[in-house]
Amino acid sequence: MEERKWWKESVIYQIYPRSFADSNGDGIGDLNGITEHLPYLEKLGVDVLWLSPVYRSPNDDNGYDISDYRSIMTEFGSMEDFDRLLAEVHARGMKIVMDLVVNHTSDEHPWFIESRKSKDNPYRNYYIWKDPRDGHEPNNWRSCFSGSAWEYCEETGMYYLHLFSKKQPDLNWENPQVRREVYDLMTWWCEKGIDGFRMDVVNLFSKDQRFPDGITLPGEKYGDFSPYAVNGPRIHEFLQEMNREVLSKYDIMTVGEAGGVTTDEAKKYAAPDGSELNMVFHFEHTDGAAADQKVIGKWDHGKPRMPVIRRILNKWQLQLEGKAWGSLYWDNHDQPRAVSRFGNDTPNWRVLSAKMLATCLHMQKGTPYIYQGEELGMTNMPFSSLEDCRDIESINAYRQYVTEKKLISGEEMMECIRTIGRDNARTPMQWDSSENAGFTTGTPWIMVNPNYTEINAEAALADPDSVFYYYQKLIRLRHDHTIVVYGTFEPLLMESDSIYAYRRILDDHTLVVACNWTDQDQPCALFPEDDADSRTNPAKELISNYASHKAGILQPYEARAVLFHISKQSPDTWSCAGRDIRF
Ligand code: TEU
Ligand code: CA
Repeated sequence: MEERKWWKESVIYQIYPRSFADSNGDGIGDLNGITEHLPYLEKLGVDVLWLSPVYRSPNDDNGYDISDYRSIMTEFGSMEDFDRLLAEVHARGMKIVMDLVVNHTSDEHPWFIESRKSKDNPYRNYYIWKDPRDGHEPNNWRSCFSGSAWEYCEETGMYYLHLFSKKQPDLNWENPQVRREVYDLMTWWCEKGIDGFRMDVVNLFSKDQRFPDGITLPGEKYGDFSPYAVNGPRIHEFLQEMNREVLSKYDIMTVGEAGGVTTDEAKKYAAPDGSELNMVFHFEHTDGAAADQKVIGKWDHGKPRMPVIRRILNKWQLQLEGKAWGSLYWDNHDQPRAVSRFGNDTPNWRVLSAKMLATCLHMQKGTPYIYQGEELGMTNMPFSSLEDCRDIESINAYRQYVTEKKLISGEEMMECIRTIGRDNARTPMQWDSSENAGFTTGTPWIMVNPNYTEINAEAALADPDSVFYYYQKLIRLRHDHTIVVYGTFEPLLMESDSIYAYRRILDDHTLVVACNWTDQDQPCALFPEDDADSRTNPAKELISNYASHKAGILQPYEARAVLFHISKQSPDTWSCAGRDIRF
């Protein structure tokens, strides 16, 4: 069994502070709102809270554009509020992980305000400035938020790079002074006693210094920067330096957001020697797994098929085994709601499929992440018009594909936004059935999902069969059963197009997990008939979303996790209480 670590045995809960709880009635979530709801999180049983950015920001990208790394965003409260939150979290035996956004800053950060003033300003090389090429942008790179990744500055007649919005200028990581500034601010937060960092777009810091043009799609003006900025030439050098300068000096956890990362690259980012990070988020099952990627980039809204998801997640389970630690998630602040995307959010199946998805993920190997509201089975939002949306990615995409290029109609784009837009995850947390779901006594910054009257924490806490208590039990199983954390992973029923099954193995136990991803009964022979005499029944069911089972069948969206005491008879035959079992 590999080396035990607290961040391997923890369950992480991601909070998007803007939408979690508003304590002062201004319609915007804040730090005191989080503090007020710590008892709820303690009851759920999570170990670590990952806060999306809470630093000073003009909120062009809701805090992922930082103007002062050592101050709290005005709307979220004061540094005293943060210190109180941190103390309260630690008093409850939980930890806080901050969101570190250092691929770029806000254009309102003092470094950039100085940098843009003149070519010989001391801060000029904190950012990436290039001369025009033939009177236009220095190359054809496309921003993640539509349009060019370059913005022209009159003051010096040059362009600066921004892989995201033009108010998010990329820092120049080639500059050792920039890296020193980053390590100093990280140390400042570690000295305050935080417990780790989620690192925003951690694999974009290093760019190919030739800045070559990217490949363009048919009819597209701008090209793809990823071959020249994703997993760039010096990224591991930079992260190993960060590790030596900061990370290695504290007992903290680190998870890198690494869109486009492969399993081979992940083995470097999350190498067991601890030379870089503890784990990374990959995006193969979210950004890349839609049925067919249409010409409008990410905005495909094909329903991902289970065999595609299974192939991806199993690949990561098997290829990281013993080589690197992994992360497990369905949801975050950039993704649509899991039960709507991967499950079935219609009234008959929402609860069952939410529990099924939770079982499928939480019994796998790696550190699981729960996104706020996922534990309630919160769903996507029926946005009716662009005016309902707040996310710069959606608003820019609408302008690009509908208004400017007329590639699709406004209603087709709204359907894309309703299906895969980031605002789906950013509607207010639904606390109770009072006005605005108890999120605020003011006007919420973004509309509340109208289904809050049925789907809310108060109702969940009053219902022993709620998704909340199911997540609470899954978390407890991870805390109580070493096999859930450290057992090896082995795929099962790989030919099934309806059941995602696997098993975990540790010493003389195996944990068999099977999840029906459909709304129909499906044959499944993995579990012994439930014979009445528990003394002979070799199996112990740890969790299921059904109170009773049908022999040889998994019922619609049924999930089961069953622990067997086993002895190995031959490579593929195990016995249980005298019965041979072939998996
Ligand atoms: O996201 C990185 C990123 O690429 C996002 O654009 C995301 O992958 C995409 O929207 C999914 O379709 C990080 C943060 O998580 C995101 O909130 C920020 O907008 C972005 O970086 C810039 O900081
Ligand atoms: Ca507030």
